[in-house]
Amino acid sequence: MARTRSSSSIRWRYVNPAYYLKRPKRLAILFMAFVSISFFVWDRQTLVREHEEELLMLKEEVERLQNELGELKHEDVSYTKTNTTAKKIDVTKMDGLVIDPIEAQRREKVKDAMLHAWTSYETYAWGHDELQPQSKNGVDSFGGLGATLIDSLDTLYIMGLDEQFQKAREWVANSLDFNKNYDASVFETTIRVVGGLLSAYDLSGDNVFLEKAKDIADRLLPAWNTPSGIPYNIINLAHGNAHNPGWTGGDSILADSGTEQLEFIALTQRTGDPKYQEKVENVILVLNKTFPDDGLLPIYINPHRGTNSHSTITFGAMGDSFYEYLLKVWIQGNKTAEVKHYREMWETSMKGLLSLVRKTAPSSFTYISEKIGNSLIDKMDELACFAPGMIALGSSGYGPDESRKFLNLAEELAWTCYNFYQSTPTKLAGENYFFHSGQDMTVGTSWNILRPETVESLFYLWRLTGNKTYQEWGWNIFQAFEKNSRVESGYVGLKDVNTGVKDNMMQSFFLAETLKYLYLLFSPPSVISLDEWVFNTEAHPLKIVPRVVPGEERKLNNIRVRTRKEGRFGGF
Ligand code: DMJ
Repeated sequence: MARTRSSSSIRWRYVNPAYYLKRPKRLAILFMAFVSISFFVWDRQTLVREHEEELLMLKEEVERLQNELGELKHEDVSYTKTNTTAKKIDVTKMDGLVIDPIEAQRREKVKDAMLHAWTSYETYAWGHDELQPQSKNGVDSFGGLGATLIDSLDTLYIMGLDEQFQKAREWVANSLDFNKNYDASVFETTIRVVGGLLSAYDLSGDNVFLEKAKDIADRLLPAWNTPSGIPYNIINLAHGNAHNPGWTGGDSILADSGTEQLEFIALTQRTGDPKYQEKVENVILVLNKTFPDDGLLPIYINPHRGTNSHSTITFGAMGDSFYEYLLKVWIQGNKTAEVKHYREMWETSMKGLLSLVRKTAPSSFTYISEKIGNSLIDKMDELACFAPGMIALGSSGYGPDESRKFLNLAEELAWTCYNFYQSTPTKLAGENYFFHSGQDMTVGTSWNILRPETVESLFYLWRLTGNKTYQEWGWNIFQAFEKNSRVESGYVGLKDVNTGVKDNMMQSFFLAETLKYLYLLFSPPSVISLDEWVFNTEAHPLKIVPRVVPGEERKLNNIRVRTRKEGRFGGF
C-alpha cells in the first residue's frame, strides 16, 4: 500500500508547479513544447479556414460558369428592333483568335462576291475605270486611270487575294499613265486614286504605289492656286489648267474642297515633302476664319473670296465628307495639339448637326434634315448614312455624358438608315428619302448604285459597341445585293429599288468600300485596327504615323508597315 501511494505521488509530481520551479531547464522545455503545439493548432485552423473560403469561391465560380454555359446553349440572341434572326453563339479557337464560324462563313461569302466582281472587271474592263456588266465592256468615267483597279488594290490585299493583287500591281507599275489630256475631278481622283495608291503602299510597302501617288498628286496640286487657296474642283491632268464646273456658277463645292486633307497629309508624311500638306491644311484655316457658330457650311464656296455662297446645308451630297475629314484628320494627327482645331471645328459642326435632327411620325425614326436659309427640309440622302459611323467614331473624344449621348444618336441614325433598306420591296435603299408626317419615310430618287454608307456605319458601330446586331443588319443588306445586283458578269445597281430593274454599271466604290466594309464587319477587330488606321472617304485605310510639323520636315519616306503575312492582320 505504501509502495502504491509512493509511485502515484511520483506520477503526480509532474503536474505540481513546484517541481518545475526547482528545475528551470525542464520549465523551459515545457514552455517551448507549449508554444509549438499552440502554433501548430493555430496554423491548422487558419489553413482550414482559407480552404473553406477558397472552396466557397470555387463553388461560386462553377455556378457562374454553369449559368453562362446554359445561356450560351439556349440563348437566342434577341436583336433589338429587327426581331428577324436568331443566332446561336458557337465559337472555336484558331491561331489564338476566337473565331465565330458564322462570321467566318459570311466573310468567305463576301470574299467570293469580291472575287466575282474582280474577275468580271478583269475579263471585260481591264485597265478601264469601270465595268458595265450587262453590256460587258469598260468605260472611262474618270479619264482612264484604272479607277476600279486602283480602288480595289487594298481590298484584294486585305482579303488575301494575292495573285489578283500582284497582277494589278504589275498594271500599275507598267501601264498606268496619268499624262492624260482630261479634265479630272480633283475630289474623285484624290479619294480613289491617291487614296487607293497610298493605302496599297501602306499595306504592301511597295514603293511603286508611292511613286504613282506622288505623280498624280503633283498633277492635281495646281488646283489649289486660287486667290483664297480654296481649290478649283476640276483640273486637266496633262496641262494643269483648273476651273470649276459650269453648273455651280463658278463656285467650288464644299465636300470637293474639304476632302483631300487625309490623302495629301499622308503623302507629305511618306515623302517628307511639305507642299501637299500645306495646300490642303490652308483650306481648313481659310474656312475656320469665317466658321459659323453652328459649324454648318453651305455646299458652295467662292474660291476667289473664300466665303460661303447662299446654298443648301447638308450631311448628304456635296457636304458630307467635309465634316468626315475634320474628325479624321484629328485622328490621323494622333489627336495632338497641332490638329486640335480640326476636332474643335468638328465638335462645332456636331452642335449644328443636332439642330438638324428630327423624328418621323408615327414610328419616331431619327433623321438628319437639310437646311436652306432658315428653313429645314425633311429630306435625307443615303449618302448621309456615313454620319452614324462618323459620330460613333468621334464620340469617344467627348466626356462620358456627351459620349453616351452621341453614341445613342449614332445608333438611332443607323437604325433609320437600315430601314431605308428594309422598307423597299428589294430591301435595297433608294438614293434619298423624304419624311412626311404620318408616313415615316418615302423614297425620293429611287435608284440604288451599290453605295456603301450604311454598311460603313454598321462596321464602325459593330467595332465600337461590339453589338452583333450590326453584323446581322449588314448581312441582310449583303444578301439583298446578292439577290438583286449580282449578275453573270459582275454587280449592277438598280434603276428603281421598288421594281428591281437593273442598271448597267459596277461602281468602283462597290469594290473599294461596300465589299471591304462588309468583309471587315465579319473579321476580327484586329484586322485594320481603328487604333492604327484611318479610312479615307473611299474606305482606303491609311496608317496613322507621326505628323510632320511644318518647318520640321522629317524624311519619313519608306515608312515600313508590317504586312498581313507578317501577322499584322491576325492571320486567319
Ligand atoms: C464614294 O466615292 C465616297 O464614299 C464619297 O465620299 C461619297 N460617294 C461615294 C460612295 O457613295
